[in-house]
Amino acid sequence: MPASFGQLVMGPPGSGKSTYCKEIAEFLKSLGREVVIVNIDPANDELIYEAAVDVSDLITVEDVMTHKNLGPNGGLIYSIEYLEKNFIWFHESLSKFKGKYFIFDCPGQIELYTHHNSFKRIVEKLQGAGFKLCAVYLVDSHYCNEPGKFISALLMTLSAMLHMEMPHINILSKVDMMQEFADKLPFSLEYFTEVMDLNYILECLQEDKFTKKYKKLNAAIVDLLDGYSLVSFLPLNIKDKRHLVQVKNNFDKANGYIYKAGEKTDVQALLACAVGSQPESDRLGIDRDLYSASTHDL
Ligand SMILES: Nc1nc2c(ncn2[C@@H]2O[C@H](COP(=O)(O)OP(=O)(O)OP(=O)(O)O)[C@@H](O)[C@H]2O)c(=O)[nH]1
Ligand SMILES: [Mg+2]
Repeated sequence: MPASFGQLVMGPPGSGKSTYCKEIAEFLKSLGREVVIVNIDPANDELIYEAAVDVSDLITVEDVMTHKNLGPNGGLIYSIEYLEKNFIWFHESLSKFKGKYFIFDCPGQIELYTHHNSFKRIVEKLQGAGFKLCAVYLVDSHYCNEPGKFISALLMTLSAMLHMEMPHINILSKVDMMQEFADKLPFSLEYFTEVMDLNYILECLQEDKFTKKYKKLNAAIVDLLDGYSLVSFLPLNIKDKRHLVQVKNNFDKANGYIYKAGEKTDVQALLACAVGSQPESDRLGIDRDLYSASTHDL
């Protein structure tokens, strides 16, 4: 039986997860890969793609809220715990697509990825059942427009990486929108994607009117992030094919898909595998000045 490779698309609410699932699935299909999308967000009532398996067939947040008298957050947590209890249903539903490439559209509640254990246990059960998975964690680029917001995004991302304990790539989504707040950006886009020397951002935090009173806390947080040195992001404008190629190269390495024999290697696929051989501007897939016109260069 062939192994099933795939990715779990996670991230805060509205970070672009469902849009990414739809677009990356179409992109991979255009490269000849057999892809299925699985919706595991029980609050996702209007799907923008065709789901091979949909958790809503098992449970919806709306039903839980009505019958269990819970709010949207509690309803979501209950639903994920219910999915865990009904893993046999989930596994049987997925088994019909064995051997295909799976893209899992996950809920937007970050506690599922940072400290609640049910989602993690579902992932472990999938891995135990032979799925080779990586996490693709999306963070909206609007987090870059204030130093305090960016630090909180870094903490949230690090926390998800440590909690989920699986191959992980991070994406700064909607980078096309960064033009709209380019005048507010303290640094160039590379600073945010590479997460360069955090002392620069510490200086901003120590001057920012909201964060300057927490000087020691700011320094401790920056020290913690520096100590792990784990977080970096790939930029993504979902309409930019160069970004999709870059993201594909990374997730295929992360879950070991690149070692899978037998995928059709057309010219575009070969191009997509030429990771690391491009100049920096191509690697980022952007015109650097577009996003940093009025910002400092480091
Ligand atoms: N400009 C721009 N908008 C994007 C991009 N990706 C997604 N969006 C928009 O961001 C909004 C939210 O996208 P979704 O895909 O619904 O986000 P989500 O993370 O699935 O949201 P939840 O499931 O509610 O957590 C939509 O209006 C998308 O069209 C992008 O690369 N650029
Ligand atoms: Mg969604």
